[in-house]
Amino acid sequence: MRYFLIVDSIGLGKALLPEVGARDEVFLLPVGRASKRSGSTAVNWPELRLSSSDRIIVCVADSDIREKKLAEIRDAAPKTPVLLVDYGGKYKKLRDEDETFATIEAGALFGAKAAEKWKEIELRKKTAAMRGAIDRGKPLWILVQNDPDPDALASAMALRKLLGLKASAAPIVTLKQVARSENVSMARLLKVKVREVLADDISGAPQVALVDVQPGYFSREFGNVKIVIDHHPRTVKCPGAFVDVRPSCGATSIILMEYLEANGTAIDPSLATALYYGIKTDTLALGREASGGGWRAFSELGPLADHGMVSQMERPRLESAEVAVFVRALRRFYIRRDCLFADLGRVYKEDLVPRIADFVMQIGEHKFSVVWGAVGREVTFAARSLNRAVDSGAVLRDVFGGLGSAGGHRVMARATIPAGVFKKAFGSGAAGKNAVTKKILNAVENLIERG
Ligand SMILES: [Mn+2]
Repeated sequence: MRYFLIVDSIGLGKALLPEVGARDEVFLLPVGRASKRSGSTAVNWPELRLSSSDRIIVCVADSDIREKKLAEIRDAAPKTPVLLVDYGGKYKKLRDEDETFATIEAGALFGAKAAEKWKEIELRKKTAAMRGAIDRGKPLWILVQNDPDPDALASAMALRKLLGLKASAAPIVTLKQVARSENVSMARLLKVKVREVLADDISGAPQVALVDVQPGYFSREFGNVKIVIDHHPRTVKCPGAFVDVRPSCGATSIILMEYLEANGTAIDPSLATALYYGIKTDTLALGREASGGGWRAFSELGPLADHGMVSQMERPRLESAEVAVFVRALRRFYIRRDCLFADLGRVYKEDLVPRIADFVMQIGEHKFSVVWGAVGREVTFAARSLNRAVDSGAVLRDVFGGLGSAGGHRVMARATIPAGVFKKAFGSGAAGKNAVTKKILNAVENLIERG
């Protein structure tokens, strides 16, 4: 293919060079000062024998010259595709009439790329600040939430990579070990070690980084927090630490992916798989809170990730004891006013509650569900919503906020209250079940009314 570039500046002309193959020919046809006066370059169009398989790019700021060139080209080569860099001209009519003609806005050429580069500079400055916040000579403990999810594990792995620290120098720690089956299989498949420690151990650690969580999450204040990177709503200030909290971001993995990219840090398949899975689960495959960065990160990681491994993580096998709890959910669920409820009774593993909450969303047409079960001395609730007007987190906070811990997003949320508190507030047996159902339905309706 032959490319003809009609340009008023050689420098810009070269920047405009499209991705050409080795066998393509490129002709740079500058429009100089001299030609401005005469209004013509020395190009002999008929001699070039332009055909429909050639391509012409016109990038001329002066509108008179631009019009003149365009007329010449259309005259000599009516079938040759022309891409015109538009400096605010009105070429819509020409475009409508001529299928071989297209325009591109002058600002658009550089604008999008430039915005990316400004952001890259910003992120590299922030990385330097992050590195400056820690002492490289001492171990850095990366603390994640209790029963950490894929976004937390991936973010911890990414932070380690970004800071160039070995696993031994930057252990991933939690106050409550990974329990949910998908997360257990992720940790196993990616060989991520998570160490369960006590709050006292953390207080005694030389320095701590928090990812996918903030200091306010923990009941104790740690004085040695040096880095906080998270996407949950900002809670407490953390003076003296490097803090990057972006509640608009769908996953902490997206934030860390941006840091890795800006710094040109290589992403190995294992880290790519972790980040991909972290973003996928935290954003429900970008269905929720899909920021522009999310789509970008997801498409960059897609080709690098091990998808066989991802599907293994997503579909952990059910143990026979687990199957029994699923069967119980199917027997016991009931629907009131388009909401599905299931009281699982006593369950032996806490992660069964959220898994069954996911599972029951496949039943019927309802758009909101709450599933609960007694685990140890606590009752755990998991809510799921496909209704834009019903925020799962708001519902659970409304009903259970004063009784224990409750939190989450619009799509998924969780609450845990002591069994004794449950009994006192709602009663036990069928009466308790009915009281909880009624309270939740009230909260849902209040939310819908408030819009
Ligand atoms: Mn997260």
